[in-house]
Amino acid sequence: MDEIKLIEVKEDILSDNDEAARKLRDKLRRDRCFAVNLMSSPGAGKTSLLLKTIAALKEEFKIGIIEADIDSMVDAEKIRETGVTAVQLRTAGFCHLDAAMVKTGLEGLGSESFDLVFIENVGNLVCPAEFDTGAIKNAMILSVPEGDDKPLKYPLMFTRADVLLVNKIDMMELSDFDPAALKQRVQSLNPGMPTFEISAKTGRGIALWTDWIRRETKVFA
Ligand SMILES: Nc1nc2c(ncn2[C@@H]2O[C@H](COP(=O)(O)OP(=O)(O)OP(=O)(O)O)[C@@H](O)[C@H]2O)c(=O)[nH]1
Ligand SMILES: [Mg+2]
Repeated sequence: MDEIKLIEVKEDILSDNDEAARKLRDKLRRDRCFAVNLMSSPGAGKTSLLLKTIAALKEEFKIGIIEADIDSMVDAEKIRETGVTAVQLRTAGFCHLDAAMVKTGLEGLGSESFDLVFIENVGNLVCPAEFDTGAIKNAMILSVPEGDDKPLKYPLMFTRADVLLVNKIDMMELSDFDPAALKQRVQSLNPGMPTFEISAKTGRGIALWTDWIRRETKVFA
């Protein structure tokens, strides 16, 4: 198996990120590449969700994965075991991805054309929400152990997301997490946002998410 491509990326503070993101999104639309920016706090289950998503969709879609972390290649190594093409971006201290970094990641995936690209953003509920990556859709994971109050504390992330996955639902019985309170808080920030309860460990609810992807890939333009 080939070595995983490790790409060092840096923030260019002089560039206009919104403009770069617009251009990148236009290119993705032209190329019919449905790119999803996946955001959450550290450990909420991004890589675990990607492994389940790849298993469910890899026969239907040509999938590429862009992993991003401040350091290490552990996530890209896990993805590579699925046989799907992955690159690892190392942000060397930066807590988020911007559009230029994602463009570099897409170039790193190579010249093949991908139907579906997942971008695992750096684990953080603050900075990733502030930077448009140029992806077609933003997906966010909140895991049960983090608590149902997170929309109150990190409203921008819940506002920017197009879909919310409530992960680690298998841990609900150990927790005082209140799904009704979460729903009310999320809907007041982002009315109508689809929200799916999932477990990336047991597989519960994963089909709701993969069906959402199937629907959205058909309608994006
Ligand atoms: N019980 C349970 N554990 C889970 C679930 N999803 C992920 N985990 C565990 O949570 C831990 C973190 O999961 P990851 O998938 O690495 O989380 P991540 O968001 O990619 O983490 P970072 O990349 O470090 O930000 C691992 O030990 C997973 O096995 C779930 O649905 N239920
Ligand atoms: Mg991860």
